[in-house]
Amino acid sequence: MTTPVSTPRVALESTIIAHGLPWPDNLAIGRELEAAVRAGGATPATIAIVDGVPRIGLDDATLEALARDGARFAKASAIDLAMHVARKTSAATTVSATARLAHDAGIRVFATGGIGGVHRGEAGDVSHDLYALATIPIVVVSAGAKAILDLPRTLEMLETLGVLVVGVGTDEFPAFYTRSSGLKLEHHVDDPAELATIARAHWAHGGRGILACNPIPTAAALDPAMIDDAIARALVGAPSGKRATPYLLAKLAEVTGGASIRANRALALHNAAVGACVAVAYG
Ligand code: PSU
Ligand code: MN
Repeated sequence: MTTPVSTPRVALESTIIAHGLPWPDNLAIGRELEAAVRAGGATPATIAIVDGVPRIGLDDATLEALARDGARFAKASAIDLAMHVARKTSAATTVSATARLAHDAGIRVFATGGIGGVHRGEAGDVSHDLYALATIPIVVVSAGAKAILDLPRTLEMLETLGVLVVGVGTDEFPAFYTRSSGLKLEHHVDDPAELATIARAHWAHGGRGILACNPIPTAAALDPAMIDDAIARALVGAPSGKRATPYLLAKLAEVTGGASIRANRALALHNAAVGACVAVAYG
């Protein structure tokens, strides 16, 4: 009898599926993200809370329920985990909640689309994702922070909180739908596998979250002027709080005629592939 060889795991989040992308694209993309991790020689673990149970890896029926009935799943940050567990309710996990559950399950690498950050405007809405990165030792592979945010303030806040931000094949903070924000990064790697060595060193010296910034592939990047204009239009009348990000992503999909969804898919798949590469190198 042969023992199945287990490969290193890469965490994937569920809020992007339940609240970030429309049905049925979200199910296809959720499956493709898992396939991209497998193609990279790692094991995907999509994370969500189902009837109060944190699940580290979903069966396909649960992934489909999450995609089809996204509205039936709350949007949980790390702050909300205990409420769902205690009350046996279901929730999709954001970057912060996914990082918490992944770390507690022994997973060291997590791939998403783009992290939350400092919202534009004067409301002072700052995603708990940033605090999670400041406190949880995990590598989060993302295309930077979502472009609907205030990117200069988000990058400053990452520094204040002590998050190690490393460009992957770029020396700029990516702008999610485009490769360039004009904001320079202090650190970059050309080979993502090097992030495994950096992570070990970071964690050996008291460091916590690492944000690996992997820009959208050139062929999938949107026109900067087009997406800037679309974001400005989407921001008009946007709600605040937890509904802000899902509303803005849905509005952008409408304003761009679906181009933002195609770009989101491409960048998230690219992050899943890089996440697998880092996890395999980390071992
Ligand atoms: N990346 C995507 N789409 C998403 C998200 C990330 O490509 O929908 C989600 C993540 O779960 C992230 C959340 O944690 O958006 C940020 O929400 P908020 O701004 O409310 O913290
Ligand atoms: Mn918020």
